[in-house]
Amino acid sequence: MTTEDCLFCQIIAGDIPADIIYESDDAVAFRDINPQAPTHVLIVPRQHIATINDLTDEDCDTVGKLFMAAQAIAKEEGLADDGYRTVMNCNAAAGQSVFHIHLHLLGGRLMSWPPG
Ligand code: DGP
Repeated sequence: MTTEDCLFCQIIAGDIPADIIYESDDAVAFRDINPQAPTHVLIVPRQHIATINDLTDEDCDTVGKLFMAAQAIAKEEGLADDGYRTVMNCNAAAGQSVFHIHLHLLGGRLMSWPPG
């Protein structure tokens, strides 16, 4: 997978439409096309990184910024006090279907544990 045929790289580039709700120099966030909660946002780094397995020490700042974006979006969406869930799936057994890392931010309903 290269950035040219990566769905999320194409959304970041503006070539595929998405409901983008947050942009910074490092990350973009948009609403999930198949929401699993009243709020379901995907926070993606602008840099193409396929899976958690591909992260290096140099990506620590990038990953940290995904969580800072999640914090800001959760506050903006009114989720911060009640609570919300962040999830990043890695590879097939976890259900990863788009191979550009993304932090799911889910909220607006009660979450059960363990996840399916
Ligand atoms: P994962 O299964 O963790 O790789 O999550 C991929 C998510 O991406 C999944 O919840 C559905 C979402 N998704 C797939 N295609 C699109 C799309 O074209 N637009 C948007 N906004 N979300 C998409």
